[in-house]
Amino acid sequence: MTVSRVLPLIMFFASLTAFAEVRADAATGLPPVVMEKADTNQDDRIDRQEFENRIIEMFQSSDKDGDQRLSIPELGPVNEKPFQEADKNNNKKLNLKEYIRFRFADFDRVDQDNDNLITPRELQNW
Ligand SMILES: [Ca+2]
Ligand SMILES: [Ca+2]
Ligand SMILES: [Ca+2]
Repeated sequence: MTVSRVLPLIMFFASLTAFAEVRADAATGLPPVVMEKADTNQDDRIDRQEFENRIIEMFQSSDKDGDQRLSIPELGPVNEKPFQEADKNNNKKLNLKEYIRFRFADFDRVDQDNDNLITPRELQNW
């Protein structure tokens, strides 16, 4: 294998490791797996589009009963206040639009320098 073939592979695994080391607070934060899989172009940054794509995937895989809404048991541990803020129609469930808003609140909290990119460093400082 030539160097130009190996290098992208190395960078891929390096970025996976960087994100895998991050431990999100189970009660308040995104599961670490969200971040591991979100960086689809593997530039070690999670932009808003990558994040949104990942949120949509999460929504679909979390919606166990297929009603297009996530209930609290389906969501797992959540902070009550952000949940209530996201649940605009107050039915104790989040539809996709509400869920995207709910998760982007996390994105904005993590993105400390407001450049719309999440870096491994920002995740670690979170
Ligand atoms: Ca990226
Ligand atoms: Ca559901
Ligand atoms: Ca709702």
